[in-house]
Amino acid sequence: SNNKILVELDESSGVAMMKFKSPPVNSLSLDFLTEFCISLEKLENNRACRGVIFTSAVPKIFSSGLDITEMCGKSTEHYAEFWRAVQEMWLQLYGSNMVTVAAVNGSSPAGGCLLALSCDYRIMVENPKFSIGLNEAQLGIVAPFWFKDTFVNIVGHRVAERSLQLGSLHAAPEALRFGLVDELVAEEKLQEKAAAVMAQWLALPDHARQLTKSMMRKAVLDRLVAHREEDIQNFISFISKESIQKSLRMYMEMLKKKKS
Ligand code: CO8
Repeated sequence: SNNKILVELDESSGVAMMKFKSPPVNSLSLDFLTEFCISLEKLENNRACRGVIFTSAVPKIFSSGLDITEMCGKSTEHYAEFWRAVQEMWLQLYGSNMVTVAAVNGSSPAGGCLLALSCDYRIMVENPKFSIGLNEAQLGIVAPFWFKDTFVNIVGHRVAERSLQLGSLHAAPEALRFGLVDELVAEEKLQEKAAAVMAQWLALPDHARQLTKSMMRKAVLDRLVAHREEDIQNFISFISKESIQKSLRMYMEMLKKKKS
């Protein structure tokens, strides 16, 4: 299926929009991640494209994070394939030469938060009902070291330490206070603001900005590249534990109960 992400490139400005449209919650399934990586790579290799804005076409939700059903009751081979796709998404996005802006127009837990954190700049809708954070601990699982590194590089060690241990989801105003997002805007101003921020970043010479970005991010990227297979094995042995499977099943049941 090749339709979970809408991609639109405006050739005159050199800015593309990637809009997530995978209802109900834009969860990062294997299909979604595969499509994401193909779309991003195409833009990366297109000289007409210098920047990408990421946003959601699903009301109230940016992305609900990794698709939990991909991590429940599946084979070792499936876990390996899924985790490699998660790694690939992050390596491509965090390492992108393009200017990347997250226009966060809804809640963004866990993997959704990672996606936003991997961009150069985050603008969030000022609705306090929308929250963002790495809430893995609440599911009884642990954010991998490269999720943690990305988070620490944005909010600093102390905020990250507390937020990760508590698995906190921060309402938009609090996320702004921690620097987890860079600014808040009214929903109807989001696209205009994202375009303005993009123009500001694109005003610089690409080569200087790209080398600077790489200098800031290279050590963190290299760490996963060097330990990629080990990281996959860690994920498989962690997620295959019966106690972890039980935690995830209970969490999914909790999500369903909350509705009725
Ligand atoms: N994966 C799979 N299904 C999901 C997910 C998800 N992440 N999130 C929601 N769904 C499903 C729900 O179960 C529900 O299904 P159904 O309709 O069959 O009952 C449907 O989507 C709609 O969900 P809600 O009714 O809850 O929708 P709301 O609009 O009320 O709420 C939220 C939307 C806020 C996104 C809410 O669904 C939510 O909080 N979801 C959970 C988000 C979450 O905690 N994600 C964490 C995933 S883990 C991760 O990303 C990183 C893991 C790192 C790996 C660690 C190493 C082991």
